[in-house]
Amino acid sequence: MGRNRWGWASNRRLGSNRSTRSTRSAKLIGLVTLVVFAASGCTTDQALHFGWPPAITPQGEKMRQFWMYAGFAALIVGVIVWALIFWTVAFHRKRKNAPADELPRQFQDPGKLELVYTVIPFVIIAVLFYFTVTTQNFVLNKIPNPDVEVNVVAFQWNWEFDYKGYHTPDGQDVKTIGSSQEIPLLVLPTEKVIQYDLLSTDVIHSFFVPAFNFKRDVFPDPSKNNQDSSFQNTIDQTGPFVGRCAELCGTYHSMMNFEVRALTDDEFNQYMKLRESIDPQTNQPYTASAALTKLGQDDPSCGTLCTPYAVTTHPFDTDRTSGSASQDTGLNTGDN
Ligand SMILES: [Cu+2]
Repeated sequence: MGRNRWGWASNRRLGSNRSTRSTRSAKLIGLVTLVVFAASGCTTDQALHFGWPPAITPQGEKMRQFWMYAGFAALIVGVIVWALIFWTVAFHRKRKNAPADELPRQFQDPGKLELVYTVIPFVIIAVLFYFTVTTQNFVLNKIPNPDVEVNVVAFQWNWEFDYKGYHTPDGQDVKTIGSSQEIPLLVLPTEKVIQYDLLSTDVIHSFFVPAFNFKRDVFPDPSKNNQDSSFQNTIDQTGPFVGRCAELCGTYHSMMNFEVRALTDDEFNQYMKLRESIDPQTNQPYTASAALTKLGQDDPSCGTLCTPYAVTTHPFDTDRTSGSASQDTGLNTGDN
């Protein structure tokens, strides 16, 4: 039995035991990985992106790609570290019959090794930092003249969307305000640069559209709070997408929902033309739902995109007698 450079015993028989053990470990790791993926019910795409959902904006997709590559980088580092740990544990244990005071070869001042494990993490951090900054710059980039600019006003507990540069016949800005009965629709065009200017009239809210993979806090007095309160993006898919308030802002925070309705540019222009004109049925400017109804009547191919009310979420029922608990107990109904 000879001694290897680590000072521990080794021979051929030991070597063959080792290879059997490695094969067994590899099989076990493979099986565990397979079970984890199969049991999670993830598609390959979801698994590759570590659960991040696809986005409907190039900005959101960029972050999703970054997340995926950062995950791969972390996994590669993880696999190397795990391999070193298991290799040490499996093949560099103290022999059973080794003398109690026997020590493996001792290293003094392993300068080259120290250099390696200082330089490699530094390179990893530098690469991650580079991609973090370039992704962030892409996501937060703003051009001077966006195609559409919307004031997003958050208040307890709803939203107002105020379109800059679009006016009703009486000179007011075209705006959509949510109520307890109606979810506000933020109608927007696809393939255009949209700027969102965020403002709160009371507490801190947060503008969150899950399909954007992006959210930003909505502050009162953003300039006094030293906040850049606007961002831009481009939506590349038509459809209805739910929006939420993502900052606990009071009693009805969870009901503070809205819907982004992304139309084609052509449909959006028709929608805005209606919003800027008088609805003959009411003699008032077209509301969001009336304009969408008219759009759907004029062009039946618009389909669900022209549904007059939100389809991704529904208004909170403010009738306190409607809860099953109240009906069962007679509490809060005022008529017991
Ligand atoms: Cu809120």
